[in-house]
Amino acid sequence: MTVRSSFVVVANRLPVDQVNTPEGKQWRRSPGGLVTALHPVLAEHQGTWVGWAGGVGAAPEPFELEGIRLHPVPLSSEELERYYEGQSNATIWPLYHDAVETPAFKRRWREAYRVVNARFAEAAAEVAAEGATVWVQDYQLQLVPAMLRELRPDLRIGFFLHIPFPPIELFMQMPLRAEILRGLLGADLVGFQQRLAAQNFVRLARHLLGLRYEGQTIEVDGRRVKSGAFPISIDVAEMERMANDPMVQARAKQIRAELGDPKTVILGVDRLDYTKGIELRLKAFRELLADGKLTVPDAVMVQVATPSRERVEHYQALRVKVEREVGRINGEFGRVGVPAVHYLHQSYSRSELAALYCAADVMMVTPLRDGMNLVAKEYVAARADHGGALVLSEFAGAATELRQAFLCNPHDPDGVKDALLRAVHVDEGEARRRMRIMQRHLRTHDVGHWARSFLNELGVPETEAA
Ligand code: GDG
Repeated sequence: MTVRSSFVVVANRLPVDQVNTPEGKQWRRSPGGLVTALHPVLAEHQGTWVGWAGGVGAAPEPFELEGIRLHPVPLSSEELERYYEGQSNATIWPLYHDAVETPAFKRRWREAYRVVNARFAEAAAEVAAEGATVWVQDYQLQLVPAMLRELRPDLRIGFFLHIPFPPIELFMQMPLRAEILRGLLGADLVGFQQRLAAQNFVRLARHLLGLRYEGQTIEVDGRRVKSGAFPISIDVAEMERMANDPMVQARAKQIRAELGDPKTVILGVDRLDYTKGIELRLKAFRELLADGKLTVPDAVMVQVATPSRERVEHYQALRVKVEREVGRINGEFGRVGVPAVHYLHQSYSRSELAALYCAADVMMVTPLRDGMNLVAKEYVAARADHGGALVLSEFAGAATELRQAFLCNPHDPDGVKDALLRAVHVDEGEARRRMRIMQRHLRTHDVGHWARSFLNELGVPETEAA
């Protein structure tokens, strides 16, 4: 018999990975801010997380891990291709990110998106207790709130979008536009990273469906749907702890030594995604080397580009472009044993990332558009020594909060070069002052704060979220 929970999270992925151990295959909690923030709430309410466990075909039976019930939803390989790689990552993802790559629209992808969203809604309806709170996450599941309300009008439903919500003109391109909007309006509270996104949402509701709104609250079918900005954050205490760990500190020193103890280490850490502005960052670095404003080996760049969505065409093309640019820079400016760019198309452990943050004098976060960007926040939290400088795109949600970063417009190559140079040459006192202000902000605005603010607004009594 299915165990029912008073708190349910619905997300595309379950927060677990299957690992091989001497005792056979076992589930481990995967690292990530979302699960860290929600774990205490889930544990307190004997909550359930509904999501895809990875892999195709039949899903594993529901199981429990560290006090959380996990309820896997199956995906076939065709659904993985159409719902996930297609509609989610080749239609919605580029469209919501200012169409920086051209979105592709396909009928069969939309159909699969509907079918899979309905499956997630049914799974949530099955595990939610009478009057439970269900929190649906992100762009893969925008139809779920309305589908779930249809099945279970007794539930309190929240939805949070981790990526930007586009202006009306862009959203209107979407063939599934009215259905998606109605899907979201099935929630009681729709949360976004930015105030602007919430404004786009209420305006769209009026434009597309003729709905009335007052402030951030929309009236629909006699219900009131609230919307608002809830900027997500990271587990700040965990990052500070990790960065202070003597092993991580030693590793940071070692990284610098391995790089040839340069004066300036410039770092980028991103999923290999065309929204992250990796190419333009490399180009800015190349032009500064060509102008003689930076020189190798005094300055080196390390770019971690974690493999991502490798079966989606845009991502394959991006990899070729980034690797060509890295080759060009190293060809022109490197020497034997001394590359100008250390390019790493690999995944690293959390502690290795922390060591890289500690080793970097300048962190470059230059997305063309980004809901938030947690890497920027992680870097700031990792600099307990108050050293280092952050170059940050104005088009990352994080720029609203991290005002003391060296902000730049990623569409303007000269602006990026200028911000990078200012960050490289900033004097120590000024760098520390900027870092301290940003750290103070993050300490009071961590991921626990994010989860609590959202759940309070949804009407869930104060919890002990992390
Ligand atoms: C979406 C929105 C929003 C990266 N490489 C490795 C690794 N990472 C970790 C980082 C960071 C996370 O992945 C990436 O977070 P971002 O915020 O940059 O990006 P998205 O994946 O695009 O996430 C974004 C976010 O949702 C949350 O709402 O901020 O705007 O696009 O934590 O450290 N982690 C490990 N190894 C790696 O190689 N362990």
